[in-house]
Amino acid sequence: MTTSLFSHVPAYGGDPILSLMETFQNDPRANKVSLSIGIYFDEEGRLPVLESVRQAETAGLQAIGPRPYLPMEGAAAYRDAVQKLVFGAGHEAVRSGRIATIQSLGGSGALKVGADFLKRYFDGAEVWVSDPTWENHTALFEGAGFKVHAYPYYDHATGGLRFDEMLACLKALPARGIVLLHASCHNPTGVDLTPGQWRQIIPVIAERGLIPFVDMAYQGFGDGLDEDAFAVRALADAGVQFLVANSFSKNFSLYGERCGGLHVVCADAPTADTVLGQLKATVRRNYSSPPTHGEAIITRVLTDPALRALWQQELAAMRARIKSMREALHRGLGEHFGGTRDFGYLLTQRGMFSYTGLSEVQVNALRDAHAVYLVRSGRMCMSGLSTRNVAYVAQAMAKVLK
Ligand code: KET
Repeated sequence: MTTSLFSHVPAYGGDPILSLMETFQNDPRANKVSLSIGIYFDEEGRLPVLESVRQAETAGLQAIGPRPYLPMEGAAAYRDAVQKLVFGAGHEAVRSGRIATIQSLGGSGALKVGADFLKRYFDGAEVWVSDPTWENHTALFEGAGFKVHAYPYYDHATGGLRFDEMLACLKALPARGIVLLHASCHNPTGVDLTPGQWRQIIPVIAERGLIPFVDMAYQGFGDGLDEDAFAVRALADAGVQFLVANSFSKNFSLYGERCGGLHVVCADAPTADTVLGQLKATVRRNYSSPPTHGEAIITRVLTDPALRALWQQELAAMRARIKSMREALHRGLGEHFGGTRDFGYLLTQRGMFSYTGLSEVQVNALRDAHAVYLVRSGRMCMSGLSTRNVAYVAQAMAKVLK
């Protein structure tokens, strides 16, 4: 018998989101409904291929060229287009060249490269994430060697924001504390800061010398491309130096292409050049350089006026469909409860997710008895709803809640 070299390696406990997706795929029940992973499905329950993406990809097929390695920081045209989308084309920080932008492997890759960069140059710093947050934030920053804490965020009693406590916590953080903020469409709660609340938070961040790291994975799913980038642009307006991770997985429905961007907003252009150099070094020692396929599609869509207009229309339609599903579920639950329970949070929360307040026991019951899948935290992905399944989901939720 050979003794196993790897006998001390423990079994992977699984990921609360991705492993659940695997369970869903293996579930033989015909009426199953996936409301777990943050993926946009259309009215037919299909993962859409956007027409703008189809046209850009088809155009690319007419001009198949060689595929050298991209530079470590990614394709120049892509980086330029992405920076303008995130910050606004005319923004002073863009025009003055004080943002270091790299092409990243989705939003996750941007977070990871940003975390590695921060660990190297702010070694003693610690990280604060919202309570609760996307589970992978904690794993990712801990994986980069940081101690991760939480700041108050979601109010279980009201289904809203613990804004005063959040502000008080930020006021007490040590200088150079790294604060992970969600730009919009907060994951998992769907509860966002209003522009007025951002205006209160930003001076505190500036005064305390904190380092914001803004995660923008859902630009365009809340109120619009510019509206959802409010916090990013307001931070840049205020002269704060910070990081942004953006993702195109959801708003281009290009999950598997792994496209996003990491942006480090610096005090001036020479510093941005130096920072860009260290981001390149971070990429080189991780995966060397990013892939070519997805970025070419996105660059074409963002830089061709007709394709861009089409994409914005398609994104607006996805956003509108999610809103209509929020209303439909709200109505459906209203019919079962007849005003004895308030589901108003479904209408006020924004983006793909709603925090339902369902306990883990109730989430399990929903899955086992009704084949309706939520994440164990009670997070529901609204874009898995359709006019065909929303009544069924409302009925199943009512049975579990009553
Ligand atoms: N940030 C947030 C807030 C986020 O919800 C996701 C993905 C990402 C980053 C990752 O983006 P990507 O471009 O795929 O690397 N969230 C969904 C999928 C997942 O867990 O990976 C989700 O929460 O279901």
